[in-house]
Amino acid sequence: MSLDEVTISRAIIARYSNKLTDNLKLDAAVVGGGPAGLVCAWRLALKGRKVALFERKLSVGGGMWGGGMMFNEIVVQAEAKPILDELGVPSVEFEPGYFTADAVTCMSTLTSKACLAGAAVFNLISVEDVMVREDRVTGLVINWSAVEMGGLHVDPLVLAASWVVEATGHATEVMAVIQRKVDQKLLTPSGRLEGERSMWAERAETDTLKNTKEAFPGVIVAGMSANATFGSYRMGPVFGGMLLSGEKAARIIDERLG
Ligand code: 48H
Repeated sequence: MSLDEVTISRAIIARYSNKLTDNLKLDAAVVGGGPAGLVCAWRLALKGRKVALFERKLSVGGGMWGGGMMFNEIVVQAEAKPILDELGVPSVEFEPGYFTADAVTCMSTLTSKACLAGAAVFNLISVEDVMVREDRVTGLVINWSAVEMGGLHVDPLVLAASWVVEATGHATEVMAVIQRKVDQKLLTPSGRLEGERSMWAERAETDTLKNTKEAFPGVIVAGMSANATFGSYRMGPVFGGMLLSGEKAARIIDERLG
């Protein structure tokens, strides 16, 4: 068979355009492809929900690839081990209750599971703003990350979502843009972002799960951004809270969608 370069180009342009067009009205739009966002997208896709995940970088994975200080092993506490088991990611008990897993196996498997379950994953797209109607976030404003990086003056596009999952990690970017631009209090004690606190793994992990909830009408915060939004601690390279938080965010959305 002879290969025609223009056919290859047409195939990519046509298929990508279809994929993007097909994901402009979503049950859930997940912002950020770290562990929390990916688990959330995976779980929602398994429930048959229409879900897409938008990741700024070339690769999804966020802070998981590097384990702790580039030692690419992660620690997952006993409570979250069933998620690794369900993914099929091998883990080994180090001391009672502390399981370790290879960070690359974990992230690549999670990504694969999310995609194969039906979540659409769009890398190289940054969420730069939200759409608000009647005091509720109803969609996302997206642009190519290359436009953002290049500082180019190119207008964005918009998609609609019944729910937005803010899983942008430490920077909690979606909540930050809401705080900056929307004249309405956040659903936090002060009505503003409470801010991330320093290291306390035990408290941080428990709080991550508690803080996984609606932080603005239409927006569920998950993962590290849940603690940054509601003012709790960081936890270092223990990832159980991130996985469980993604799972909880998906459960909340699935229930609310009915
Ligand atoms: C599109 C965006 C945007 C945007 C950011 O940082 P992450 O891995 O987030 P989590 O919450 O799933 O996991 C946190 C964990 O990795 C971590 O940092 C821990 C446990 N730290 C503890 C500690 O003590 O330091 O992933 C977030 C993803 C990244 O890939 C970003 O590129 C992406 O979100 N992102 N994507 N549009 N505006 N902002």
